[in-house]
Amino acid sequence: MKTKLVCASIPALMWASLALAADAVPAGLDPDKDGTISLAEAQAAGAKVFASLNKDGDKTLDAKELGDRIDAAAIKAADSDNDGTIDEKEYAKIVESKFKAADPDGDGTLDAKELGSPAGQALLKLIQ
Ligand SMILES: [Ca+2]
Ligand SMILES: [Ca+2]
Ligand SMILES: [Ca+2]
Repeated sequence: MKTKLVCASIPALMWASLALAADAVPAGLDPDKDGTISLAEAQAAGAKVFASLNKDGDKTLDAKELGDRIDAAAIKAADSDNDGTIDEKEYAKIVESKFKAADPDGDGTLDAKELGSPAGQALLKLIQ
């Protein structure tokens, strides 16, 4: 028998970190690495997403640019100047309201569990 058992044992540590990654806060959203996302971190990430979505550079996002990130009702609710598009200020407002919806314990930060909730997922769409 030439078959050699290739030891494919993955170190327990790696499994542990994989498990951690699955329900951890995305690193890019947590620059201070405290394991949670603060409103400031969410706003900073949201501003980046806004800039990347705003391809025509007209300072606002229309429904097409927003895609499925925000539902029509939320766009309407946030569109305070009623021009049918979302500017950066309006976008930040949506991020803030989604952030608060995703923070039921009201401690001002979102942990991995809160981010995993439907409200947390809705927020992630805006800031990722
Ligand atoms: Ca943080
Ligand atoms: Ca508007
Ligand atoms: Ca919280």
